[in-house]
Amino acid sequence: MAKNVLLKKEFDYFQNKGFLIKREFLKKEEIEKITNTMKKDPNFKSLFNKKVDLNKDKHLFSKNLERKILLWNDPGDDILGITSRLEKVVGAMEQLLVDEVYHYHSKITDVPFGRSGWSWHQDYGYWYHNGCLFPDMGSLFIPLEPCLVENGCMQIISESHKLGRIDHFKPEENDLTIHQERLEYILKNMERVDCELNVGDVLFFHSNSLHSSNTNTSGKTRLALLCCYNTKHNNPVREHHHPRYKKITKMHNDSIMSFNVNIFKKESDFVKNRTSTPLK
Ligand SMILES: O=C(O)CCC(=O)C(=O)O
Ligand SMILES: [Fe+2]
Repeated sequence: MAKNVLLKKEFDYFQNKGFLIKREFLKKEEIEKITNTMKKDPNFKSLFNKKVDLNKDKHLFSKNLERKILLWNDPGDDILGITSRLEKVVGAMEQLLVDEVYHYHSKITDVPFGRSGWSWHQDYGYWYHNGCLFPDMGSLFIPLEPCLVENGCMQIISESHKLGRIDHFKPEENDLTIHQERLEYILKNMERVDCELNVGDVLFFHSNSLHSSNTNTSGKTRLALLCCYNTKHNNPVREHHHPRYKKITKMHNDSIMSFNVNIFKKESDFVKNRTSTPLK
């Protein structure tokens, strides 16, 4: 495991609150290089904006009613993969989850103008069904543009990881969420935090932290890169649409600027559906 990336007080904050905002964790130029690489790539444009038949291809390019997502398993050697494998990114995650971690998947998300984004959920609401027995998993939200309330930044319920895994259900035409009555009690009794982030700031969050995205009322896009990690001791007990343990090859922290990484992913690199039978 890497040497400590985060301060003891940041570690303690994450354990207590279930999330941690780290300002200027990455450099503006690094994020600009990622965004420019992506935006000028014709593959990205066509995949991200592709309209899909929701009955056939639910989870890839879901220009769904409420949000957009592109998701891949293998981090790869392109600029997005390198970002998810930076020493300080993986090192911080290992510190927070107190074990070696591996790349579980990454995704690019956007909340289109006028849409309300992701419903309230825990990521472990999904991953529990994949044979990951422990919730010892986490994500890193990296804004590729400023993520503010007005363009649909993430919101998180502080300390909600202490609630344990909550039952989720899937409403018609929408993503997994928790039941309304429980949600109302949680919102009334616990602190909801708008995670407003500038380019370079990042948000680490625990897989049992309840989160959703604000409505994008701004007319601007809200692109973000989310990198998700599982711990080695939590190797899934079964094969499914995300990988089992595979050692991560860490990259030097200056790799985004110093490598020639102007390749974007191919269509076949993306996860098309998540149809594995859920573990009961
Ligand atoms: O991009 C966002 O606002 C949230 C995405 C999210 O929660 C997810 O993909 O699980
Ligand atoms: Fe999520």
